[in-house]
Amino acid sequence: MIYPVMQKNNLDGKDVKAEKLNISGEFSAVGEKVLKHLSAPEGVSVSFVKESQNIPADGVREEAYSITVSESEIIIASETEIGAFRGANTLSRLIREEGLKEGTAVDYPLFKKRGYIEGFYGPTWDQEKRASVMKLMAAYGMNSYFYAPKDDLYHRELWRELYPQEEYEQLEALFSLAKENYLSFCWSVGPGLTYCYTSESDFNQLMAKIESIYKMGVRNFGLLLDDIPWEFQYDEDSKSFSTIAQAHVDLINKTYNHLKALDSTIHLTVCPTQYSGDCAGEYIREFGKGVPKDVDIFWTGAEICSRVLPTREAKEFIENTDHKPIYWDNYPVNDCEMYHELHLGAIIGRDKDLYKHCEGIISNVMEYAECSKIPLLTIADFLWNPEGYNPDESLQNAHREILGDKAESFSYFADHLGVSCLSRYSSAFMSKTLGQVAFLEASGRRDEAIAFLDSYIEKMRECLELISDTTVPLFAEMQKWVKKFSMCCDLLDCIREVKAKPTEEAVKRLEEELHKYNYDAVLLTGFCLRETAEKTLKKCK
Ligand code: LTM
Repeated sequence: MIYPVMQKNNLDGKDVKAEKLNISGEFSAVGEKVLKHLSAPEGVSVSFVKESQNIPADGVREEAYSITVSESEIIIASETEIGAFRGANTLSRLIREEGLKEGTAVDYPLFKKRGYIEGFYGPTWDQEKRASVMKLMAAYGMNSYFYAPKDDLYHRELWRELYPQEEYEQLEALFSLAKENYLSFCWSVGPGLTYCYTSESDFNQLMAKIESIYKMGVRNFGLLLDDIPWEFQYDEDSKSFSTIAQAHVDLINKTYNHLKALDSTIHLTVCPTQYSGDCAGEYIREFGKGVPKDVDIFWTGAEICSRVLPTREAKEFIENTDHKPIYWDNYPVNDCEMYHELHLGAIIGRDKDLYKHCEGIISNVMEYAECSKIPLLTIADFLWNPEGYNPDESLQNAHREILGDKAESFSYFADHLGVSCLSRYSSAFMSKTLGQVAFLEASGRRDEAIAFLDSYIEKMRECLELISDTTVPLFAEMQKWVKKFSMCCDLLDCIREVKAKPTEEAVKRLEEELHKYNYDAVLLTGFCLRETAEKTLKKCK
């Protein structure tokens, strides 16, 4: 199986050898770009033809494609260039991962906007990391990227100032890269910390800032009013507007009219100051009803970091605001109070039919770009085909994509990083292992219990060696958790020692390691390890 799971896949006939491809057709340039490592004149012929696809009404027509494979040729048909890009990526994965078989597949995404936002507090991603995440996520079918790093001073604090040349050029390069990868690039500004809603000068400066980015070719803009004071900062504002929502609606409408006069293709996405919770509240109703219909409104769900995003709530949002929400999904972000957590689990808890009632889901990432790729891959899978999505399989595929043949070893570490807003449950494999150790011990099979524990510790140690290699960018980012994992391995060693021979010295060492482990704030595995250590100690008393 390749991921994202295709909608209709009948590529199940005879094997077709297609290690080399001879690419032609209307969208051959797209094919060459994606499949360049496979293209050669003597290969199997692949035609990228322009042809509309017959897909269900709720699929995203623009990105649909079909692949027909026969003994002598492969045809990728799509109405658009982006459809051809999707088809070429699927073909590449089929050849690489599964082997190509005769038959037909028809594929299309279900969520309209599928992407991620750099919208976290903390060190911003560097250019290299941004490029690497963009390429990967585009290859896995995402179509949207939102630029909104809270720690880019020119995004919030210095919103009035234009970007200095160097930063401007970096943004320009990022925009080009997004375009090359068929990602819509939305540049956002968050002026609300110091904006005066009645000041003409502030409005003009805001438009000048947006227009400076427009000149690069950017046509998608975000006006973000999250995490700003609920009170007016200037007397003029409180005299002119009766509510904050009124001031926000006024700003958005003025911005919308100004930008539409500049260029009717411009698209605006906004974030209200209340972006979660009860969507029947006064502010958000006034905000939604007052904002133009074709402006997208960000919403994070019932909570800032929502465990679930149910369709029922999206329908309530629509009733109250006259807008389908675009979800700013605060997963896998781990900023602010989540500082000690690393979120490596698969996305869960988003209703499968939510795509019918929202504009899309945009996932807020972690300051750790390489780490973010793992959950993002599962998010890309879910958003493309929520019906065919299986979180465990998708996560395993993400590990394979990022870690290749080291995936199995890595899973001994990843097992402990499932705690987030989505789930409080983690360390499933360790819990099962320690449960089995306890069972063997209780059945009077102590030697077997110790041997079982030994083989687990050996795998944990192998994994520790793997992730201690800081020359690998992914591992370099997670050293805070690697250190804790090392403490976890030490603690397991001590448990093993006491179980084998409970000398006074071994018991003391276990007590010390447990204390050290418990007092380190970094979140790794908790209950099952602590419980085993405590019970092991108790038995010695
Ligand atoms: O979620 C929104 C709209 N704003 C901020 C984000 O910038 C931040 O990353 C997340 C997670 O802490 N929470 C927010 O409130």
